[in-house]
Amino acid sequence: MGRVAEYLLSMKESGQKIHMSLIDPEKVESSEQLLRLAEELKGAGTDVFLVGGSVGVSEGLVDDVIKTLKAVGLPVILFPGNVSGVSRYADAILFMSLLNSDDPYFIIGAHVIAAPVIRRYGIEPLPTAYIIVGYGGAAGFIGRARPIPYEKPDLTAAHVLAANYLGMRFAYLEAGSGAPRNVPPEHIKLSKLVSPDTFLIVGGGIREPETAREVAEAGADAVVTGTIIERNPEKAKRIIKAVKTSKP
Ligand code: 1GP
Repeated sequence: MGRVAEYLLSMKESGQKIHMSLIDPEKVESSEQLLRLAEELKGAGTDVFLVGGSVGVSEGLVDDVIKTLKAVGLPVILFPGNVSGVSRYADAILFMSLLNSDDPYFIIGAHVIAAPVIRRYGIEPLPTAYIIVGYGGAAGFIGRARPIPYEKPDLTAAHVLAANYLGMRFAYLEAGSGAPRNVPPEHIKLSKLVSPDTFLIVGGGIREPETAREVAEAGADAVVTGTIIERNPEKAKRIIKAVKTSKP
């Protein structure tokens, strides 16, 4: 097992919840501003930086963002929307198959193109099922997903279980960036019940500390926030605190 997987799985085993700060390279205004923000997020207790976005991302842009983030001293994990989201400077990559896409490109096509690059760069791959629930946002639209209805938690759990049987250790339940409604706790609880060993990452539409706590306590091992970091860093810090103090 690689270093980043070991770090994440050991935190899960010790019952610690993880907060992941998502940085979309397209939204970064300057490296000075990013560095200040990243230091603040680290001070508030975030554990990991995720870097990625659905549109407007080039390898050069991701390189610059990661070089800045690396100065902060937390693991930097790629969250790629496509092959252009791979950077040699990252510690690891969510090697994500968008399980509920109708387009094989997002299930296995991009992966075949990117795998030799990831090997050449020596980036640690984290085998991840990417599952879009409800709204979907840009990720759902670009990825040609058929989002799982909010009221069908059993379908989400079935995807997580299938991913487990395929050997994927991580699953990311995604409502979509800026989703009006986050992934409902029932989806998380049921997924956890059927596949307790899967490392569950949950994101999309989490804007309040209470919601973040509810998501973590429903069984998310890691909670992701992106939009709120861009719009209201002070609130993002309260969300981090809620995640880090939530019950296992
Ligand atoms: C999007 O899950 C992430 O891919 C984060 O979503 O921007 O709504 O926090 P938000």
